[in-house]
Formats: sequence, structure tokens, C-alpha cells
Amino acid sequence: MSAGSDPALARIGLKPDLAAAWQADLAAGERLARVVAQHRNGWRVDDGHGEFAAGAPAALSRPGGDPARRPAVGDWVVLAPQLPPTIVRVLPRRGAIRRIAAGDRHVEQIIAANVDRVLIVTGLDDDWNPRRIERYLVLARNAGADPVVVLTKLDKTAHGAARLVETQQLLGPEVPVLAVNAKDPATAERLAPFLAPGTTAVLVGSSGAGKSTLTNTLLGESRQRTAEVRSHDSRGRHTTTHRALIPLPGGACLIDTPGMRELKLTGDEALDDTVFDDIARLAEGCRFRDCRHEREPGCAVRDAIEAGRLPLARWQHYGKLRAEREAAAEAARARATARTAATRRPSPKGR
Ligand SMILES: Nc1nc2c(ncn2[C@@H]2O[C@H](COP(=O)(O)OP(=O)(O)OP(=O)(O)O)[C@@H](O)[C@H]2O)c(=O)[nH]1
Ligand SMILES: [Mg+2]
Ligand SMILES: [Zn+2]
Repeated sequence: MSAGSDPALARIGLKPDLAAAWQADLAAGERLARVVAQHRNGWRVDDGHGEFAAGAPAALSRPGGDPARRPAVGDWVVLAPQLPPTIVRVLPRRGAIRRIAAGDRHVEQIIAANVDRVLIVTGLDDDWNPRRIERYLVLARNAGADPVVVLTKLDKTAHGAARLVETQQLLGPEVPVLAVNAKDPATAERLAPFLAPGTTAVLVGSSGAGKSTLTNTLLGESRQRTAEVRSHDSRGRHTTTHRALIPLPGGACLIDTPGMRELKLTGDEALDDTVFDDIARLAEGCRFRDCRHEREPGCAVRDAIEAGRLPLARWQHYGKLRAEREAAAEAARARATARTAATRRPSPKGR
């Protein structure tokens, strides 16, 4: 039976076109599986019939190795014919949510691979922050995934309705924005249009935003641990400690993730064509082609800010993200150059 017709692999999100192509390339005894979790000393994978542990050769698993080759949650992998289960290769990704890991070195990290949709989860309490939502949108667009903003804790806050309107105005009509009580089963129905069978969605957002609560509500059972946020500032306690891919009864797959403190850009994000295309469009109306939108006459961007059509904070954040992206791109180039130099260096004699 080809994987294209295997409902077990479809249940964990395998697209029929990929299934057919990959199945044709498998050697005798090899099989496909999806990475559902990553632990310090190995992975958990699902072959459509159940979850089990799998290892990988050093070339794939070495920490600090090329992140593009290291299996990440959401990846499709090929398992060797022999036992114990071993990942022999990672299949080409259709996009991934990536960031630069916290710390001084420019090391890319994959949050989730092969995702169709990103659920950006933000509490309507003190967690609500339009700038953070913009940053998550940039990461989602860079992965080629469709974002949906899910504002939680509607039942707990007085300014929920106003913040919903403000969020929707800021993001424009193309990004769906929902306000929900993540504990209420009606939430599952409202999210259903975004979680069609075969869809893989990842939940991202700060600790305490309600990602695991949403996961449990969508699952219809309490599988993921959740914990109360601190009462004085609504911050979470980093309850979820590893990413996990969970098949939902309705046929979609959901990836629950730990709340992230830092989301550094990798350097290859498009900003003008995606999240900030409103600014790019405004700039087309400036009198000078090379307008820097500072003090030039006939500046359409400045006019929009003054008229209240472009929030000043959004404009400033755009500038900040651009600068961050340029610095990250520079760090990535320096790292690539260092790597090439290291591989070209002749090895010492006698070895
Ligand atoms: N009343 C109410 N409580 C919510 C809602 N969403 C989440 N909570 C509560 O907020 C707390 C944090 O929720 P979690 O689901 O653990 O948050 P998380 O995003 O998974 O956090 P981390 O795993 O730390 O990243 C829990 O006590 C939830 O019950 C909501 O819409 N309404
Ligand atoms: Mg959680
Ligand atoms: Zn201008």
C-alpha cells in the first residue's frame, strides 16, 4: 500500500502529494514517521499507528550541528529497516518556524517544521501586546504559514472587547482574530475552520497565555499540564517544557510549545511584503523615491502617522525589526564565512 492511500499517515498530517513522492524513494524496509517530540537523548516519532522512541546517528543529532539536518518537531523522517528505531534522514521541509536561540552566538533553532497554520495565542490580560503579536506574525509569514490570532481570557478581563477591536484594526482584515475563553468547549468550534483534517497548526505565545489550555479543550481531555499565572502581572510559570505534536480527534495536528522569552529574527524575514506591507504601500506615495521618512517634504508615511492612520508605535517597531533583521543577516553571513574557512583549512599532516 502506498502512503498516499494510508489513512494512518494522513492522520498525522502527511499530504498526499508528498506521500506519493517519498514512498517511491524508500529503500526496502524503510518507512516514514513524523517527529512528535524531541528530548535530550532522542526523539519520539509517530508512524501513524502509535508513538515510540527513536534515535539518530551522530551526524544528525550532534548539538550545535547544522539545524537544517537535525530532526525537529513536525519533521517527516525516514526510519531504518532495523530495530531499535533509528532516523536515517530528514525529508525536505515545507517551511519551519525558526528563531535565533537565546544567547550570544547566532544559532538557528527550529520551533516547528511543516506547519500550515500558526495560532498566535495572547491573553487579553496584561499579556496583550500588539508589538509581540507583530513579531510572531513575522515568524509565521516567514514559515509560509497562515496566522490566526487567538486572544484568550475573554471571560477574565473587562477590556477584552476593546482590545479585540484594536488588534483587528492593527492587523487588517487578512489576519483572522478571535477572542475566546480557552477553557470553553465552544472555542473548539470557533477554531474548527482553521483546523481542517490534514492541517498542522502550531501554538505560539508567552508562558501563561493559554496554549496548553487550548490544546486540552481542542482535544476534549486534559492531557497537557497547565498552571495558574502570577496574579500581579499575568505571567506564566513555564509549565510546558517541551514541544509536542498531538493529533486531534477532528483530523488536524496541533503542536503545543513552551512559552518563549525571546524571539530573535534569523535575518531572512521579509517585512515589507508581508506583515508591514501597509507601510511599504504608504511609502510608494512619498514624493522622493529614496525618502527615508524623516524630514523630507511630501512624505506619505509621516503624513499617515500625523493623521493617525499609522500608529507611531507600529512605525517604530517596523524600524526596530528592520535593524534587528540586518544585524542578524550580518551575523549569519559571518558564521557562514567562518564555517567555510574551517572546512577549507587543510588538516594537520599525519592525521
Ligand atoms: N479564565 C480563563 N483562564 C484561562 C484561559 N486561558 C488560559 N487560562 C488559564 O491560564 C493559566 C495558564 O494557562 P496555560 O494553558 O498553562 O498556559 P500556557 O500558554 O500553556 O503556558 P506555558 O506552558 O507556561 O507556556 C491556566 O491557569 C489556565 O487555566 C481563558 O481563556 N480563561
Ligand atoms: Mg503550556
Ligand atoms: Zn516618506
